[in-house]
Amino acid sequence: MSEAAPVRLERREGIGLIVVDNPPVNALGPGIREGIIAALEAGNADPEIRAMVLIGAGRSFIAGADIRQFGKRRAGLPLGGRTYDVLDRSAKPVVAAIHGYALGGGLENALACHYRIAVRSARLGLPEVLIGILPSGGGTQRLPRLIGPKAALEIIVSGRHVPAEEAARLGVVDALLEDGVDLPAAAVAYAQSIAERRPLPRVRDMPEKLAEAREQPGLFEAMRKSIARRARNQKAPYHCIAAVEAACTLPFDEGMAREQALFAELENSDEARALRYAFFAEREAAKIPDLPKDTRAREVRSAAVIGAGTMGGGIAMCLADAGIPVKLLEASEAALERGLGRIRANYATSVKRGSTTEAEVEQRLSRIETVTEYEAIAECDVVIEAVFEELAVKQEVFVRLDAVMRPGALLLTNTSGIDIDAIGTATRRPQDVAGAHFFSPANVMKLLEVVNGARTAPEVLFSTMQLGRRLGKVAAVAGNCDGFVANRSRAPLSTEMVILLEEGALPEQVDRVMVEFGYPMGPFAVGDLAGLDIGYAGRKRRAAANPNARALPIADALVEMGRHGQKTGAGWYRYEPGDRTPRPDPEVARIIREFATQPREIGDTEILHRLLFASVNEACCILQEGKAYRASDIDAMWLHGFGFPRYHGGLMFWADGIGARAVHDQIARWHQQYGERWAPSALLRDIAERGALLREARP
Ligand code: T1G
Repeated sequence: MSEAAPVRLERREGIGLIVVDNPPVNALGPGIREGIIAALEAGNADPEIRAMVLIGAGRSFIAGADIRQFGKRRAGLPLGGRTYDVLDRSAKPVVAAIHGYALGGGLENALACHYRIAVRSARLGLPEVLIGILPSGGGTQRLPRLIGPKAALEIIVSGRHVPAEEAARLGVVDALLEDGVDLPAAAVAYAQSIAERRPLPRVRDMPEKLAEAREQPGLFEAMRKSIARRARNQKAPYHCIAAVEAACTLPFDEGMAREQALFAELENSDEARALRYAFFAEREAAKIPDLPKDTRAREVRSAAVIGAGTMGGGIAMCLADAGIPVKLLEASEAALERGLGRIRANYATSVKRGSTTEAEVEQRLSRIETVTEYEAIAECDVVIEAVFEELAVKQEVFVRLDAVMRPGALLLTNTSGIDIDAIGTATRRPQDVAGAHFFSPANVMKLLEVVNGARTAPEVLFSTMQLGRRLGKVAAVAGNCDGFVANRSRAPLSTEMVILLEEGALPEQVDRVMVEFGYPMGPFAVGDLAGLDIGYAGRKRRAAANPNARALPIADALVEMGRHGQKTGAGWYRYEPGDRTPRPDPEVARIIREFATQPREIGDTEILHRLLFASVNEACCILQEGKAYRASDIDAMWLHGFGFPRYHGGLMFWADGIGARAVHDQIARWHQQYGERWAPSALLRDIAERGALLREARP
């Protein structure tokens, strides 16, 4: 809350500016609604004021209700606070002047205003469904009236942020302003131009466009069908549809009451609590504890990527997509051509999917320059190495980088598990070396695991985190250990799923359980997609380092038979040519029977718990060793690195739903039954004994 009053009424040339000043995003926290109402009433009572403007101070309009208030007992006005009613009753016109974000309750306030103007770069939306609720300030009643039920439904059910230009085309915004304009002044001028216009255009009194629903009676059913797959196990998207349907079948005030009732059903649902947790967990992950306040991120104006393979190409796309010129270095022109070919193919897929345009792709490709000499990248501000996953190869690359890169350049490696310190100490500047572990495909997966080496400078760690944010990634810090945090915490799941086959389960059964739990794809199908030979190489490397590592004969047998997954047409499943549908293979069932120890019926709950409890236990070990800052970071990693169903909040949040005590005790029983690999982590035992929450665990 800035020193200035969070809401103030400024008078300018007969116009009352209602300024909402509640950094960082002018959320409608405690007192803000009351402030807006007081300003509106003062403006209406002031004879000097002919019209008013609602505007946000700082970087944004209003980004919605204060999400921290949900699920809590609230003093003062209800969340859907009556600002909308006061705006409706206003005798004088009110203009919403939008820059930055107008989201949720922010857009709902704007919809209750009589006019809306916005700068071109503004983003508008009702993203409540993304946190498991629905708009509860009239958004589901006013937006359909303003732009028609079909367009409103799409915006509310998707929760997407609509660019101002599109919002203007749809009719949400009455006037577009150029970016960089003096918005308060432009808003005052606009308000003066409409001050005398009557009657005031109140959206609640505009039923005309609702006719669209009568003309298309199947509209709502069609939307329900279209979201069936992605909205599995969720309530909020369907409540959103029901609320818009109410707007088309009930008078305004009854529709508002229906909206409120639907909201009340969701506010404290497991889904909403999990999605709220996920919202804050991914933001908390960006914070480095004890980082000196004066730490500054090193500027990144140019980048280089070493290696144009699948990962290198994807990383180069991330940099180019973020507007950063990137030099892609490979040993030969042929390798560069292959790499560039993959990049073009990826972009072609995005154009086909409509997520970008040919023109935009040309711009991005123009930022990617291919080079074969290290000297050509010497002046770049950051270099990300993405060569073959072998220590000696990586050390050789870093010795060459150390020789050519300008002082202060960020020297980053995309290794997914090799010791960062062993790479850093190959240079004379290990303080400038850190891990920047992208997840495949790098241009799609949102997680960036930033690995902190023993000699990595805090400024380098912070700069890499900031770079991750700039690339649109969810960045989280991991300590330097085998598999870092994300892969290390998931490794026990990958082991347990194969051991379950020795006890009688089948890949398709395990995958069904995980898909029903909410994953887009089961872990065996994911293995086939990634390639079983990668896991095999990792197992062999670990067995060499630790002879006691649990062998997985079934998985090894498949790879040794040449079944590497989709790329060989067979893995845990078989694949028809050109078809990625996993089909159960009797050959795999035969191999499983060959290695099965004591086959038995295994229930779905046991499968789910064996897989996820194994990772919960490992996550506690990781925290215990101080290799992660907080349990919620691990949850953010699972959401953005492994597709963990967001409406379960994350691995640790989900486990809290069962309870640390129950999780610990089950693990302790499996420890008795299966031995060392199930030894409960001391931190887990401690949390269980204290009755504390796993999601709040810290080293
Ligand atoms: N409530 C509380 N804190 C919020 C907040 C909100 N609505 N939005 C952002 N923050 C905090 C965030 O935690 C972070 O804090 C800081 O602001 C910067 O955010 C009645 C019921 C606006 C697109 O869902 O999507 O209105 O970590 O890092 O990347 O019907 O924030 O620095 O301490 O995300 O530039 C609907 C949620 C609410 C929008 C900016 N609104 N916010 O992104 O910054 S429900 C939303 C966002 C509602 C009504 C209903 C994004 C952003 P900290 P940031 P950013």
